[in-house]
Amino acid sequence: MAASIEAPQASALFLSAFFDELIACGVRDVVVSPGSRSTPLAMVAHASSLNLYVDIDERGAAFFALGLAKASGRPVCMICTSGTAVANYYPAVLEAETSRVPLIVLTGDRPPRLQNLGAPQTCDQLKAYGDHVRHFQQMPLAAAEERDIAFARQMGKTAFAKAVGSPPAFGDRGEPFYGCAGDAGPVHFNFPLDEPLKPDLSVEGLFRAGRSETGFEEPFVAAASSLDARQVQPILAALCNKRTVALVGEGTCFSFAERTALIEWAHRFSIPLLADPLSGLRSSDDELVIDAYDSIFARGEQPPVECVVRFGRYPVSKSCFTSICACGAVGEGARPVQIVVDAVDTRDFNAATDLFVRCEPRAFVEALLAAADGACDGASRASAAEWMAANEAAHARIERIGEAADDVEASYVAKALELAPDGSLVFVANSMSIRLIDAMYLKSEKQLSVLCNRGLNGIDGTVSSALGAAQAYRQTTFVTGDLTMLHDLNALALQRELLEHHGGSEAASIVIVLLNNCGGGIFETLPQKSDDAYFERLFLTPQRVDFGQAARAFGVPHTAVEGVDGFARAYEKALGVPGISMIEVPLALDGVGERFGRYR
Ligand code: TPP
Repeated sequence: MAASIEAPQASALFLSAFFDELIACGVRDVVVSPGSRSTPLAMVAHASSLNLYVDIDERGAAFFALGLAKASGRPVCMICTSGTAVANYYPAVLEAETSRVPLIVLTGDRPPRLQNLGAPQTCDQLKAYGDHVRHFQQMPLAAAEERDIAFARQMGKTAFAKAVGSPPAFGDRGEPFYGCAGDAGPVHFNFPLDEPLKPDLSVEGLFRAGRSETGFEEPFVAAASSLDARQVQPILAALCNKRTVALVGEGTCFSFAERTALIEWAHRFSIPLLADPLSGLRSSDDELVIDAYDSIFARGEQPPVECVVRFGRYPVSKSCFTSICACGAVGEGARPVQIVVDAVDTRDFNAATDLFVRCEPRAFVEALLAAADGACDGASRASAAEWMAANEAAHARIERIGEAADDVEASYVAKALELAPDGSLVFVANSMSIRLIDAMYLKSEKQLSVLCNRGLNGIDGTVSSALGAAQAYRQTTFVTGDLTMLHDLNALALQRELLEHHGGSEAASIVIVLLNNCGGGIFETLPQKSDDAYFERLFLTPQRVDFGQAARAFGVPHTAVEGVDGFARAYEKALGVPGISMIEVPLALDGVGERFGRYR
């Protein structure tokens, strides 16, 4: 898309992509109330294939849309201008909320630079309907770079999926019926729109820009307990006999049954399972479990990929998700088709979802297994073989850590993973700790639970979370950096609570593996890295805490180790000791990035 594109063209392209996606999902109708600020929305809707109704009274317009959505079983869009118009939708929004009718409310607004300055017809429209909508989205100003158009489309899918809520009922002719079902309801998308307001509808690519050419007629399907045949066929067509991989995200396979179902599915379709360390799938050494993909992507050695099935959120590995979502980065040509399987939403910050299948991963794989009649052909088998070979080569690199130097974080993480008892918990801090676990945790039949506060990647409260999680296990290993430890040091006061009130000599055992590189080592790996003084002051923030003394102050046994052998001895001795114990590994702050890269 040309960078110099004019505003009227940008708004036409951005909004037409949004409407195009809504139409592809199944929206058929729009109710417009006249106004100036909403001009781009109204004009683009008018140019679309939607049935358009006009009603000057927003209050009545919204009830009209409500009746239409209720009877047709499809979400209906509503468009109004800024100010009191927005408030006039309120009664119908409340009714739609309570009777579970899918409405997609699109309000025009002034851009941020005109807010709170007394500009005409301008009030705070953010979350104007409070908790009465299923979803509120503040949209950005229209723009037409490729990533903006992709975002507009992703928002179209989001609006539809949030409005229809839980799975549709099917009408007599097999058509979806979303009205009054499950968790359907209103959603609100607020659009800041700038002058000139009139969109250029003659722009090339209107409604087509960024359209996925994947052959999915509908970019969103939802299922209750299982997908039906009509929903499964296009999915089979997209992933069979292709170079397909699965990204298996956090929490996908906590149970044996989930793991077994996923692995059976992978074998039937020859699909390598790129298993995030938090997926639960690395507790299987099946040949199709690809655990070393971070290293494969980091070196650019990944085989070509045509189709990606993503279960749950994107993996920890940035080199994986940036490669997989970038055009032409994985093998030749365009970016791979991406099918997202998640029970709630796409969590797609790359705006690269071609098909969103809203259901549980297990329901998805079981439906596909039931529907597929034969095995897949040579293309997918060849691709799977290439992934397995790449994984083996990466293993060989990673396993060299066995002879690794004592000054490398990865050696200690690998040793802890090797010695952690079957059935125990490994709780991992953010920053380098989770990346080290991703790199060093190789699949095996040993059952380890691996948990991390990955929702917001915070370094706060991590010690407390680990101690809480440890109460559900006999043995826990907590791997952390020093700043994360420092941030929540007073959590060690729980030692007394745990020992005196929760089991005494039977209390759960928690071994803290403190990788003490005296500061925020992760920043050594980021572009902020610099030889200038600001880098140390603002980012590395070196600390000189005596963790031995701190631990003892809380009655926590502490050992500082030198070398991997010493660590192994201390770790084995700490296993089974009731309550918290701490093993500190002294490391250098300089060169964290280089050391991490060595075995990757
Ligand atoms: N504050 C919170 C609450 N969460 C954050 N993620 C950050 C700040 C930003 N941050 C991310 S990693 C990091 C900081 C400050 C440094 C962590 O250092 P450390 O725990 O020693 O781990 P290392 O990088 O050395 O592995």
